[in-house]
Amino acid sequence: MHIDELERYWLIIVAAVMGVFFAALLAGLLIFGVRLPSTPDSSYFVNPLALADEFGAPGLRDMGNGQYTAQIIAQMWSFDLGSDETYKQYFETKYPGTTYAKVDASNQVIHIPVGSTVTFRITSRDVTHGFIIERHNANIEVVPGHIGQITAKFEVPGEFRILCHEYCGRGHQQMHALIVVEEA
Ligand SMILES: [Cu+2]
Repeated sequence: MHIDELERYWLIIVAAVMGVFFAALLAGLLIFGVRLPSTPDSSYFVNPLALADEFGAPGLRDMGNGQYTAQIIAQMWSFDLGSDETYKQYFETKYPGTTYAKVDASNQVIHIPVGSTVTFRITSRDVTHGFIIERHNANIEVVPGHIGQITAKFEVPGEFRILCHEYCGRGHQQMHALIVVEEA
């Protein structure tokens, strides 16, 4: 079979490029341990119709040493960060003797001291939402039935918005909440 010289060069170039891509995939897999994002175990699944039983009340829990856990429910079209009362009742039953951090009465504002590290656990009551924190490295998709988890450190005092960045219906643009990082 006759292959034109120019065509042969191009075949070689294409094969070489594919070889490089395949080698990069293999290197990522075998050397750098790159894996697709996935759900580590069944504790990251939740029944959206039974959030009260399986997810507990939303709220901010003080784990000590500047570590916090924030349990959040996203729904059309707000983030429920929990109120002091629901939070207190839930955690006093589940973890007797723990202290709890302050969440605003509006359920829309979290107050934490500067230097805090917060692990967010978020799920959705209805449709897919987004969760992103202004000027911090926290950006996940909130899928009903799953619990998304991400940890962020707050080293600068100020007010940082939590925004839904995944279109979720006609009230999407008003879906936001606030983290207030207070000077210690
Ligand atoms: Cu949205």
